Amino acid sequence: MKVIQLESVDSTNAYAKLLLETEHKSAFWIAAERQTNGRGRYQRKWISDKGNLFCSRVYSVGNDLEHASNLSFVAALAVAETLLKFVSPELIKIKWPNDVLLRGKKVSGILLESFNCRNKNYIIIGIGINLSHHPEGNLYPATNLLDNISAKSFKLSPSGILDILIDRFETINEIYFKEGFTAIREQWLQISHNIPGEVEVKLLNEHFSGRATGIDLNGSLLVSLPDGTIRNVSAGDVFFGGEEDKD
Ligand code: BT5
Repeated sequence: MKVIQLESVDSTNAYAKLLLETEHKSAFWIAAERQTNGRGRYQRKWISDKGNLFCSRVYSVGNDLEHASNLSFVAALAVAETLLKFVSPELIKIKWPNDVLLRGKKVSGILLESFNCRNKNYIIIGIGINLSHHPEGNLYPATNLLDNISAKSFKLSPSGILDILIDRFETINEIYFKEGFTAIREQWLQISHNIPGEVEVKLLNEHFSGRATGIDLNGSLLVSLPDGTIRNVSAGDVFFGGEEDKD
């Protein structure tokens, strides 16, 4: 699959949309050495200085937009498996829906967007991985891969890590389209952070606490409330077991 490599771009997700509007491409990867306007969810910023990895995978999905939420689990597993080439398994966890944690701190974020252009639907999965530095004072505590590797002389090249990520992503993606979400969910739950566990959920107009018990077939987090009702949470900020909101 085509991989477009750029030195600097506003956001690999935004540039992917521009390419879809101006050229007739269906599936490709795009990566940049730095982003000048990297984005997180809800228009938040993603700090994107040189030395870390910034990339997007673009899909043409016909009318199957229901794949969107499941594909973010594919991406999170691919990031986790990439990092597992460098650190031991007990250090990596995935926090619902798709933050990858290293020693309990955010090392990677994933931004999934759907996009319609010339009556075709696309899904764009943006992935940022902190390889050699990370910002402080974030919504969730952050870290980077290099700080957690014992051989400090180790050189982490973003393009080398991108090759591993693409390999892991395309393999897991194939499993998803052949075997369905259940196979992905199984693997994902094995490395999930705090499921089952206590959780605090912040939606746009609502805030509640409960116990996360699993994820359903759409990828929603199942939260059992003190009164016994089960809520399916499909989006929002979720704080697991004692994490604090810093934004
Ligand atoms: C995310 O949002 O975690 C999704 C980040 C996706 C970034 C990739 S990079 C390639 C592609 N192109 C883009 O423009 N974006 C994607 P969210 O869960 O909303 O987390 C955002 C919050 O994380 C911010 O408000 C900060 O508090 C914090 N943050 C910002 N930069 C960070 C970093 N480099 N490492 C860890 N945390 C960061």
